[in-house]
Amino acid sequence: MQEVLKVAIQKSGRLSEKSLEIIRSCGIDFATDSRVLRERAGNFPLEFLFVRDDDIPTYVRDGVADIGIVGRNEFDESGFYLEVVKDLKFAKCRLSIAVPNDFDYKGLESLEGKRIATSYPNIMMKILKEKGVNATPVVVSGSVEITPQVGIADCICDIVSTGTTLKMNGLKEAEEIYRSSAIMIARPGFTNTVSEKNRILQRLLERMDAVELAKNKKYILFNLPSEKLDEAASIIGGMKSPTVTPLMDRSWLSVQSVVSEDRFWSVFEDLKAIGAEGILVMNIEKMTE
Ligand code: PRT
Ligand code: ZN
Repeated sequence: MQEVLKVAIQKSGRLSEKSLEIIRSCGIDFATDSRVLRERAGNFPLEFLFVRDDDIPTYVRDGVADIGIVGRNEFDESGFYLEVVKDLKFAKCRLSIAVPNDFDYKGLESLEGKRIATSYPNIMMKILKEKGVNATPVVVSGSVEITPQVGIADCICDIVSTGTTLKMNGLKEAEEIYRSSAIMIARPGFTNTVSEKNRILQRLLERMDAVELAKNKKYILFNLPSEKLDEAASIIGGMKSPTVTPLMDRSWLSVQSVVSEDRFWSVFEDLKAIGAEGILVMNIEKMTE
């Protein structure tokens, strides 16, 4: 039987869509029926397990899944010893202490002896302990923001992204204590094993790298008076060997190169200024170095 790499993905929530989008961008086909819990990719030896994000570290630890995509916060809160294979850099958020608007916050020492509601007691207590603060965690699994209003906590420690939820609940962000983004996890040492499953993972990672590398790059193609080639090369910069093709009219060349998105407009304007014409710009889907 052919080996498959089993990947645990959040069934429905903030991580689901982007996790699948990343895998799809690697050219891996699958049906997206939100009712199924298991799904086999069509053209790559990958099987998806759609689960709650809280369960992903456990599934990976126990070998139910080989890899998982989960928020770093969930992973750290689990306390499990697992390998972080890759930071996927989406679902970025922070874990912050937030206090009622009338709370006179002067620094972490203001939390001494306070009751802090959170769904992340392990992460929070570890950080407060390191800072020498003694506080009491009040563990809740949701609606953390209302706990000060209902009197079961003095302040909260919760995930913040835009800050809107805090404001809506009469709270202010007092201190960021931790940052998170989505990560790929595996059992410790998995990426060093000589196994078919690891070979599949390495193929997947290679494809992810190629997509990532292409993401902020543009492919640029233009016509240029032949004598301007050196100038164009220095404008574009960093290119080993631009592809240069002669045109019918020998006083002109066609030049192709790759430019990073952040420099694109200045390169575009400078090329125009030296007489480049017919500048064509294209998105790059995948790329290797
Ligand atoms: O059902 P399941 O257990 O799978 O999902 P879940 O409800 O536990 O998780 P989900 O989908 O809400 O979040 C999954 C992961 O996304 C989290 O573990 C974080 O790593 C990440 N993430 C990114 C966030 C946020 N941004 C976020 N804003 N997780 C939660 N929030 C919540 C936060 O708890 C608060 O209630 O959004 C509110 C704050 O948002 P702002 O924009 O108002 O500040
Ligand atoms: Zn969850």
